[in-house]
Amino acid sequence: MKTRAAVAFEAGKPLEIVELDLEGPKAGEVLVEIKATGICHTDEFTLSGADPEGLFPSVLGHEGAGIVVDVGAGVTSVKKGDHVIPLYTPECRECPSCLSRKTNLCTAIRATQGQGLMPDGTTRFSYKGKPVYHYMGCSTFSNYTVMPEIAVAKIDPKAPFETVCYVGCGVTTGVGAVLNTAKVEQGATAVVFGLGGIGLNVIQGLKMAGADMIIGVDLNDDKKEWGERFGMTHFVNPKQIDGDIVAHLINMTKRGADQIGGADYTFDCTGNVTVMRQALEASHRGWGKSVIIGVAGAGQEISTRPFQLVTGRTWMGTAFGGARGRTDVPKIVAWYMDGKIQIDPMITHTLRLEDINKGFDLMHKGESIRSVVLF
Ligand code: NAD
Ligand code: AHE
Ligand code: ZN
Repeated sequence: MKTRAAVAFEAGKPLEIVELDLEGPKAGEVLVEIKATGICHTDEFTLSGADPEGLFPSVLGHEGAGIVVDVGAGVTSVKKGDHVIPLYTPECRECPSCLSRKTNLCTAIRATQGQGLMPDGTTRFSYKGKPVYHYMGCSTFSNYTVMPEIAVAKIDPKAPFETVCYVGCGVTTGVGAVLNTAKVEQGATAVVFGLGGIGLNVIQGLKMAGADMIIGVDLNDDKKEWGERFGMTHFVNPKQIDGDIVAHLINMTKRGADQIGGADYTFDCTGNVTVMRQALEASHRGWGKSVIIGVAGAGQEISTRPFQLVTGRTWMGTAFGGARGRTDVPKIVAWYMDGKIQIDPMITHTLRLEDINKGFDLMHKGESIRSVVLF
């Protein structure tokens, strides 16, 4: 069949809207009609050429929602007509990682997914007879895409595609980082670095967990109002303070008889390795946990004095908020449908596929939280 898609032909170039050839689902696969897709900073990271795993030409996009329109042989967990969210972190429930119960990082198809291929080692997309790569196993910037059955989460058919697509990455990553990875408790203090599409969801997760002091840090003053809408209690723009941001945050979080400052939990949602260090060092001596969510550019490394860890801080990271997609994504959609979490206000722009590059421009200018493309 043919499918309209925004194709990344080359790093650093705008996406091009073309008609691709798409092969139907093979055994264990499903064909999904994508109805809506968000644009995440990670799509921008890959398009920029900074992702060591980035492949071209490819169909980017990993934050979608749609309908199963065909199934391959042996598919049992979903059927035609089911509403689904594609999962870049699948959940096979059979691999050693899934069975360990210690991680959400299912390994069933990770090797081929990283090569831009389906589990059988081939691609379903092609253009003028030449293969086009899949991306993060999802390729939601195409009106139709093929997914392994283990990489789709069946969701409430009443949930609107244009908002719940965001659960496919940003919402789950932010809220999950708080609830699944950091396991934040009531009354905690927290600092969130980077108040974009991920950071605001970390704030919303912190509010749900009952955190008391939620400090947001961003270079863009417009983000103050955004953070406050979701429960941020204090805002710091590192450009507007005198001196070092870490010392400033430690001072803000001083409490108890010994007046030792530092937050119980800190989160990097910027992808900047200097910020990651600041986040670790702004966490509390003895028990602070610092969670890396941001994706850093190719070849970048993090560093700190080992003494920071010797004195009880924990540096950790999270992918897809530690969520097990087929199990947790339907629950997060239900939280949204029940009004327990907000999504609508964060979707600042809706675009047609033809205008998808505007979504990247808005992100670069810091004018959007999430842009969503509707098919
Ligand atoms: P975004 O562009 O919407 O937001 C980034 C925010 O960080 C912006 O508000 C920006 O002003 C702020 N910022 C940039 N540099 C800063 C600095 N030095 N100090 C303070 N604030 C700064 O991006 P997003 O979609 O929210 O994604 C954030 C990061 O999370 C990206 O690196 C993305 O690739 C990554 N990500 C990771 C996962 C995961 O599973 N680990 C999932 C989704 C996104
Ligand atoms: N390919 C990049 C790493 C990118 C990365 O860390 N991806 C996250 C999801 S970001 C979603 O917006 C992830 O889930 N990683 C786990 C995995 O198995 O890829 C690189 O730097 O090589
Ligand atoms: Zn993402």
